[in-house]
Parts: sequence; C-alpha cells; structure tokens
Amino acid sequence: MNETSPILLVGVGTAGAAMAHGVMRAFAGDMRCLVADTDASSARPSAPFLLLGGDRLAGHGSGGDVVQARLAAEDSLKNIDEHLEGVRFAVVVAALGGGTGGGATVEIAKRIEDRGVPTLVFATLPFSFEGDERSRRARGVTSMIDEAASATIFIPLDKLVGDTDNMDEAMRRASGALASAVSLFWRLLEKPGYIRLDAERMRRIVSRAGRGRFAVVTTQGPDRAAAAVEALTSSPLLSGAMSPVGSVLCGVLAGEDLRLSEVGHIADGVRNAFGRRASFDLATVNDEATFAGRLSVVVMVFESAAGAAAEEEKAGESPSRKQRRGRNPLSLGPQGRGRFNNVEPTVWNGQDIDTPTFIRRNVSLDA
Ligand SMILES: Nc1nc2c(ncn2[C@@H]2O[C@H](COP(=O)(O)OP(=O)(O)O)[C@@H](O)[C@H]2O)c(=O)[nH]1
Ligand SMILES: [Mg+2]
Repeated sequence: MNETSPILLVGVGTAGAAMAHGVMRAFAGDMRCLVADTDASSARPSAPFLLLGGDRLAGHGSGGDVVQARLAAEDSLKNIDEHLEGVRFAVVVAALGGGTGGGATVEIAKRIEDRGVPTLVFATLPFSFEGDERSRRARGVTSMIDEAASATIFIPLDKLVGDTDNMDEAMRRASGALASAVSLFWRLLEKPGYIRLDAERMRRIVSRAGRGRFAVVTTQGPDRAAAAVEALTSSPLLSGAMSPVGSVLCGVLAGEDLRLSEVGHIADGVRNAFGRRASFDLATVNDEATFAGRLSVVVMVFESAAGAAAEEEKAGESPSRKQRRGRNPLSLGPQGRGRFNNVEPTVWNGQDIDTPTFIRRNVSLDA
C-alpha cells in the first residue's frame, strides 16, 4: 500500500469498494487507495477501510436509502481528512442505483474538494434490467455529484458490456472492464513515460472539466494505431459525446516498440474525432513488462476546457470547488439551499438536508 502518492483512489459503496479492489488487483502495483462504505463487509486487508455512519447504521449498509447514506457519510466526514495528507488529485469510483454509492459519494466528493483536492468521480449507472427504481435512484443523484466534484464520468453499464443474457455474467464483465480501464488510467498517472501525466497535470485537466466520457481500447498487430483510432471513434462509450467538447485527454500505453508515428497517428485521429478546437493533452507510458506488443489507448473527453481553470490557478487561486462555483459558502441566507438550489429537496424527518447543517441548526459562523 502506497501511503505517499499524491493520487488517491476512493471506492464508495459495496460495488464501488469491489471496483476499487478490482483496480488494485489489475494495477498489480503500489497504489494509494481508501474504501468507504456503510457496510462493514466491504473491508479488505489490501486498503484502509472507513466505515460510514457506524453509530447510525451499525455497519449493516444503507438498505438502498440514499438519504441515510448521505447522513451516514456526513457523520464520518472528519475521518476522511487523515487519508488526504499529501493528496493532490483524487478519483472516486462508485456504482449508482443502491444507497451508499450515490448518497455517500456526494458528501465524500464535497469533502475532498473542500480540502482543495480536485476530484474526478467515475460512477456507473445501473443496467436497464435492474429496473426503474434503481435507475430513478441513480438519476436522482447525478446532478448532486456534478455539483460536488470537479469532473464526473457517468458510465451506463448497458453500454459497457456487449450482449449477454445472463445478469451475473453482465455484472462480472462490467466489473472486469471497469477495473481494467481505471487501472490503465492509473498506469498513465503513476508510471513515467516520455510525455508524462501526473497529479499536477491532472489537477489542471479536471478542474472545471465538468461532465466527461471515458473509453479504453487495446489493439495489437502492424496496424494497431489505426485499429485503436477506429475502435475509439466507434465506441458506444464515447458516441454522442457532448458538443462542443472542451477538453480531450489521450493516453497511449505500450511497450518499448511504441513508435513516434503511432503516437502521432493516434493523437491526430482522436483530435479529429472529438474536436480540433478542444484543449488537448497527450500522455504516453512505455512499459515493456505489461504491454509487450500491445497498445492501449485511454481517452477522456470533457465538456469544459481545462484552460480557464489553469489561468485562474496561475493567478494564485485554488481550483477547488468553491472558487470554481464562484460562490462564497458562508454568504448563504437563512433560506438558501446553496448548491442544491436547482435540485429536488432531500427531505428527512421534515428537514431539507441539502441545506447545510450550520444553517439548519442556526449556527452562526461570523463570530
Ligand atoms: N461494477 C459492479 N457493479 C455492481 C456489482 N453489483 C452491483 N453493481 C451495481 O452497483 C449498483 C449499486 O449497488 P450496491 O453497490 O450494492 O449499492 P450500495 O452499496 O448501496 O452503493 C447496482 O445497482 C448495480 O448497478 C458488481 O459486482 N460490480
Ligand atoms: Mg451496499
């Protein structure tokens, strides 16, 4: 377990925890990870575990209740801080559709951003075979996660796996695909290449990035670069990408045989497909032991340009959520719902819990 990396992976909820453990296995190297769940059975020896709302839910999970999960996360938020020492960029993985992955992710992403750490949330949306209630629950939290995190990537599970009739297999395939995709992204961040991506570059890319899409392809053979571009441009995960696209991140991972012409071909193909006017970041990793003969390409496209936030940062401002939203959280009036102004209220015991606790309890922060 790497406790000094500036890049932290956080798995939230039962499936989110399973995904984080899957990423660690697929990465098969030293990475920094934290798992947070209302359900004590998600704990594994491979990563520190944070039980959310232990007094409230006794480690039994949130029973699919997003509101309970948010309150549980709120109870335990201060315990997250000790895991953020030295962290410069965070990735949260969660599966929406249950209670904890949705509810707790909102609070956890907010807390990490409030500590000045730009956060990218990867969250899956349930398969359609899981039914309307799960999909409604998932849709109910996406805009709150957008508000909480610098950048969000919502991945519909239906698009992630090919045709299968078997639910169990669909879930297994989805987990495998996600773990391998996120572990390749981790390799880009943690393994040096000729064109290096690291925590500082990622901070700039994700701050203000907004909603994004994400796809990974792996190819081999003499035409592997062209095949990768072809596979990316026809990927259902990138199709109908938001327009206009503001920024594109393209990572190329291969062994020692990676040719400059291949990198050029991929960079060109990706720029042509997803917007020549978007800001463009390229990164490479040469790792013979992992990739020998194969080539993987990771693409992320975001709705907003990275440039604006970078300019602000240069001017000495932090790229964290508060500045990004251009609001002073202490200036909310007694009626204010702050960042939750445009979403349905989350009412629990007659209280709108989207309104910050200090306002609900009439605590004065001016003193
Ligand atoms: N990737 C992955 N997703 C899963 C798995 N099992 C369930 N899910 C998804 O995760 C969603 C949330 O379920 P769950 O993690 O149990 O809820 P939570 O613990 O309350 O966050 C479900 O609606 C499914 O779409 C799994 O094994 N792998
Ligand atoms: Mg659970």
